[in-house]
Amino acid sequence: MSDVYTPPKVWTWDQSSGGRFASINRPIAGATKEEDRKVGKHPLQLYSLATPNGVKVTVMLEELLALGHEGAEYDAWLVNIGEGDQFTSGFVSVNPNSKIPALMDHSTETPTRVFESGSILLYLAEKFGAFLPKDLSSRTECMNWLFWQMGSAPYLGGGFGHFYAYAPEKWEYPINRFAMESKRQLDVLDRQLADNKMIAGDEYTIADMAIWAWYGQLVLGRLYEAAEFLDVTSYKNVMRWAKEIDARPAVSRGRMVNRAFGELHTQLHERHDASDFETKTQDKIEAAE
Ligand SMILES: N[C@@H](CCC(=O)N[C@@H](CS)C(=O)NCC(=O)O)C(=O)O
Repeated sequence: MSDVYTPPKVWTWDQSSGGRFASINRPIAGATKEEDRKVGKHPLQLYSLATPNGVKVTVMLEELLALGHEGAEYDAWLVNIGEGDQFTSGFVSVNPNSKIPALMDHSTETPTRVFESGSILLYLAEKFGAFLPKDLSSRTECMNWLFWQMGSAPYLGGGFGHFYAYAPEKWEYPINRFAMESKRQLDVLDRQLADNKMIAGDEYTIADMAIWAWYGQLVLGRLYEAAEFLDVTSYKNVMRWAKEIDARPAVSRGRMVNRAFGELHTQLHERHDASDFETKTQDKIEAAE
């Protein structure tokens, strides 16, 4: 880094600090605009965007539906975090942390709010009795990896991804620091997947969904244009597992929901019905306009 920074006695907010998120991030919580959340016809209302944290949940919902759990039908509403939708009063009432994904379950006696992607995965797994092993030891191994993901991915996303792809300049110190940690994490996964078909054993679980959304998509070259830089093909077991999960039809559908970037036929901004994948992708919506 060229300039040496001397922190002031008391930190103050510099709104022009630059970078891709400078216009939306703030040092305070709470709503900035009054706007009710939208509610559709299904018990489950999802407010999200197809980032890795968002994709975890839409993959889980599509997997539950594929298994025949009709109660998992859901309305998915697009939250454009670049426009500040996460700061509306309606969104904040579901997630006081103002981050996607957020879920409201209207099938309970009083609606249940669920925020934090790991908590949403666990809630859905328990509600439907799926993708979570039943015996205590196997369930704990699944939880080990779910919590591992929740604690580790901020180093990959908020650390490596931020400084490699989003910061206003490329600084060697933070990129080195977080590239090293991201590669260490990939090695953790690679060693686990050398002896296990799925992350927590033989069964495909919510731990796979959570980890795949970040590390699977990373090795498949979909995050931060960093596949070559991180030499992802050297993690052969992670690559094998990532491709296997990627081939699941529910995963392909889950990736499309609340997607507002990429090729138009892959973008399903809102999902209210299974047929929307055939009729409401952006290529079709724009062709009809
Ligand atoms: N730990 C949270 C992280 C959620 C998160 O960071 N969401 C990002 C998108 S991936 C977001 O909504 N950012 C908006 C903002 O920071 O204002 C979870 O797993 O649900």
